[in-house]
Amino acid sequence: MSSNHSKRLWMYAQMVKSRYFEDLIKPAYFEGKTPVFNMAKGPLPGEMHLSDGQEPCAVGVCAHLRPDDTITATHRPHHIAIAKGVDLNAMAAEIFGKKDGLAGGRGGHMHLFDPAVNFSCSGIIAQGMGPAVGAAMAAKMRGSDAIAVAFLGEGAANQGAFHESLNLASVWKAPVVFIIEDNSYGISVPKSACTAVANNTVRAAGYAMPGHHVSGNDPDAVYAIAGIAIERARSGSGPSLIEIETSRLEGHFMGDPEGYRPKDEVKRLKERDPIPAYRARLVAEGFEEAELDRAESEARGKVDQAFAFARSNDYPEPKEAFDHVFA
Ligand SMILES: Cc1ncc(C[n+]2csc(CCOP(=O)(O)OP(=O)(O)O)c2C)c(N)n1
Ligand SMILES: [Mg+2]
Repeated sequence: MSSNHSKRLWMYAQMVKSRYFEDLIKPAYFEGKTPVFNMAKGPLPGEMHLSDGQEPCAVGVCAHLRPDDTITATHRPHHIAIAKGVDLNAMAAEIFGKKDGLAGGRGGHMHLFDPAVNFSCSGIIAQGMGPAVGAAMAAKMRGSDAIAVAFLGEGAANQGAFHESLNLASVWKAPVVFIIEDNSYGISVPKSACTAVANNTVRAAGYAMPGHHVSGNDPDAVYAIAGIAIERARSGSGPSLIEIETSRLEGHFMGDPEGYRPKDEVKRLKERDPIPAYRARLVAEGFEEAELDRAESEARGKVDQAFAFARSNDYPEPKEAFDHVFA
């Protein structure tokens, strides 16, 4: 099997794993929250942001990364965490608020931290960009060729932290790659209503770094461009910015009535779902149906196992609520 073959099989399997993870989140999230939607109730209280449709962004980038490379991700983190290799049992338990979760159940789905693979995320948009520059500089100062990748949405690219991070990363030639997942919306606001440029990659020129644009929501295209930017960072030549056109197949959060979307938009996007499209391409290019089926069922099996672990895991002791808190 060529390394290209095994990478593409891996990318397919991670996309399936992420999608299935969210397929199991969906019914779990609504447990106890209906008939009158109440976000505070049920085994998964609080907001829930799904990444259905955005999987190509995560797998195309993470296929190049090592455990010692750092990722800072967003409030929509599942696909990225899974592709980075975050412990699936502990991730599911964290989302269920259980004691063996990544942060002992304290963080929930927007605050997944796994030091074993240098993954973190935050509900504060663009917040991860500065820490990614810091992680990149830490690797550089240690003499390692590890790099950092900051994921953000196109809405976050209008935050001050975006511009500050790009500037300093360029001044310091930090080994960091900034990945914008452009799903066209920041909550209900279309990109065109809040962003002065059609394409954020032109902003890279203002910070003297390469800017790449990837269209088609295509894992192979993301993989190719991410490879260029990651190689540039790893070889000490400095940061890059990549904007990937992708699609959000669900609401901004679960329970979002999506009144801001044209009625048939989601239907049209689902017809171009990147996962079946990638499978069809792989088959057309000679992958065996059986090996893809095997990869799918293995991925699903791991997710089933993680959800069983999370559901059966205990809640933390109430007396631990004030641990790790400044009094
Ligand atoms: C600093 C900050 N301002 C506002 C919010 C509220 N908020 C949460 S998600 C979001 C939109 C983010 O849009 P985008 O960056 O495009 O990411 P997407 O949700 O599309 O993945 C906003 C404004 C926040 N979390 N942090
Ligand atoms: Mg967005």
